[in-house]
Amino acid sequence: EGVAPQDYTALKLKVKEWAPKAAEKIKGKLPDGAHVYFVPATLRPETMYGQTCCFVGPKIVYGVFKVSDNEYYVVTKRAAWNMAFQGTFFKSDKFARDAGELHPVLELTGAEVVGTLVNAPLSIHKQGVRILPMESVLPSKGTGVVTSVPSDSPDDYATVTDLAKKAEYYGIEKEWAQLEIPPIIQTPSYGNITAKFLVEKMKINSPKDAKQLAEAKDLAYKEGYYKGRMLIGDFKGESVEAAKPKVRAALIESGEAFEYAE
Ligand code: A2H
Repeated sequence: EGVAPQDYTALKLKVKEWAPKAAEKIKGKLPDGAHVYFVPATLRPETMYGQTCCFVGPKIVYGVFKVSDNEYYVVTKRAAWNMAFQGTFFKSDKFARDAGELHPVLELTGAEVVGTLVNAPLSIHKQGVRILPMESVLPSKGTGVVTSVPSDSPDDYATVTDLAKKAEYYGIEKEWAQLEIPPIIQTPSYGNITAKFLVEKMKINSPKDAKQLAEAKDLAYKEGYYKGRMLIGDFKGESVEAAKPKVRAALIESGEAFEYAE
């Protein structure tokens, strides 16, 4: 972890339909009409149009935390603790001071929520996207939930490719990992699906090729940020550098995201 704080955008992905194992555990624990959200932390809010799924670590333990009268967030306890000090819960300083009392309504492992259908704000996939497993999700970073944008994140591209190849092994439906990957950002060097271009060019065959993926991630990030142009959304035609804070502000304004720092 670096010294400078990371300013993430925490996005609210509303649960539309729970995976069977999760549904069983949740039964009777939440009030009727409760809205439950998976909350990934991202550094690239301008790419959210291209979300095709959302990752959890299969072995990570998540809590379902009550944040207001009828809203609940699914995040790690560590992230909920941080949020309690950032005014996310009940928007109340008092609550932040009482954060020692922070308890989840229930706990779920990543494996138990795989297959859950969620609504991903801005995504072209309006019917929803699935919660899927990713081995490399770190419990110690962000919220432990990572939204997947395979067009612009090499890690995400390598993971969805692997999930589709070994769907049976992962216990998922192949189609869940194969939603259309729309072009979001045009770049001069890597085309309009930067992550796919780099993963193929660098012959990255698995999400476990950590060293090469780190290199690809670096190249993709720099090219996208400094030279990319938006191909979609309200800021189509603008540079990524200009669009990024505007997409973030719009998501926060609409109540679909909030600021999260660590
Ligand atoms: B980013 P930094 Cl399109 N474990 O969002 C592993 N990775 C995590 C994580 C965790 N617990 N929490 C967040 N992340 C990912 C979008 C994206 C991201 C794109 C391109 C690059 C990219 C869609 N996935 O990240 O270590 C999240 O993925 C590369 C910079 O705090 C988050 O942003 O710098 C990013 O890593 C945060 O990484």
